[in-house]
Amino acid sequence: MNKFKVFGVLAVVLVFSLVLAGCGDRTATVDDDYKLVLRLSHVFNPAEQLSKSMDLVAERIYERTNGAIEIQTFPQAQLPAYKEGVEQVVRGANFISVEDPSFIGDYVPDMKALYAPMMYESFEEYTTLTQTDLVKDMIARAEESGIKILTLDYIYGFRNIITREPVRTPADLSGKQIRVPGTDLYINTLNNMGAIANPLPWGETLSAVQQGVVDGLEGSEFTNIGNRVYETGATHVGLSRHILGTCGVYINIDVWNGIPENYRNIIEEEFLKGAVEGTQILSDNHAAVVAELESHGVQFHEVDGAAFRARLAPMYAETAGMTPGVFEAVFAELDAMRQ
Ligand code: X3X
Repeated sequence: MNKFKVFGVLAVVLVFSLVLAGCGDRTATVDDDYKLVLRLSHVFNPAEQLSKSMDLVAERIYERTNGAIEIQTFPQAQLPAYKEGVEQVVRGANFISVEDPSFIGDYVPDMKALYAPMMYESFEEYTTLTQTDLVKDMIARAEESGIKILTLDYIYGFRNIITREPVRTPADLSGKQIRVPGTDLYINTLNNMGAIANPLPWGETLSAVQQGVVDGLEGSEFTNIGNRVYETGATHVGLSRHILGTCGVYINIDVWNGIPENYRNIIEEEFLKGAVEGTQILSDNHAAVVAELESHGVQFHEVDGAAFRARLAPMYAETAGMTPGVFEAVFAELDAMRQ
């Protein structure tokens, strides 16, 4: 074989091996000097799945970017959380806020329709809805307020009524102070259900229940087991499933656009993957969590769902800033899924 053919073969082998190396290595290959530290804040207990998911996603992003993107996670509102956490994002901090969509309602009012009470019958209905053009339009509008929504699909379970005495009907809630997170959506939901909504940060909630400042709270079985809520004496769970507890992941749009594209792709991929994995773990573990709660004396009670739904009817009227017909549009998407 003459030397030109030898060189030709070698060149093909070299190009082929370079291509293979590129495909095989899914870590980033951009400027090695680039480094960004982001602080991620949420209110969840380290024992809760959502907290574990955030830690795992941060670890995977660090590995896949060879340390260029370092996400430091801060559970239990160690950093600004709730409304203040979202404000950090809007102000352009190197910060990721993980909160439910009702906290984005201040910037995109239509998000309140996504997080309204008694909308969903399953986790899947919600994660299907978030992929519709209707919600993608809401996500695009959030960017006009400076908020890049990486995903809306983190789920921490259906929120139920957790009290010292059984609650089955709106009348059972009459005069009862029930702790809620501090957005109008939660406050209006519990007031319409018949309670006196008392907004408190999670960090003050368990002591408020223990000391009788409030008569109970509302939360999922995963919140219950992860925070040992049953130790407060609130061992009765009314299965209202009035709100599906979900969280989005929010970063400032300019901070986001300043990250090299292939790091952005890795970040988005890993947060989406973490949401799917975390939701599956919740679905797989729910029965075991219920059994464990029952072993701690927790009693579950069916509720008069129709009575609560009737009381919540006023919640499906658009309020200031919401697009006329947005609730009808959400219900139409859900009805289509249920055909
Ligand atoms: O913004 C995220 C949720 O709305 C937080 O809900 P909250 O304050 O009832 O906390 C849920 C618990 O699971 C926290 O451990």
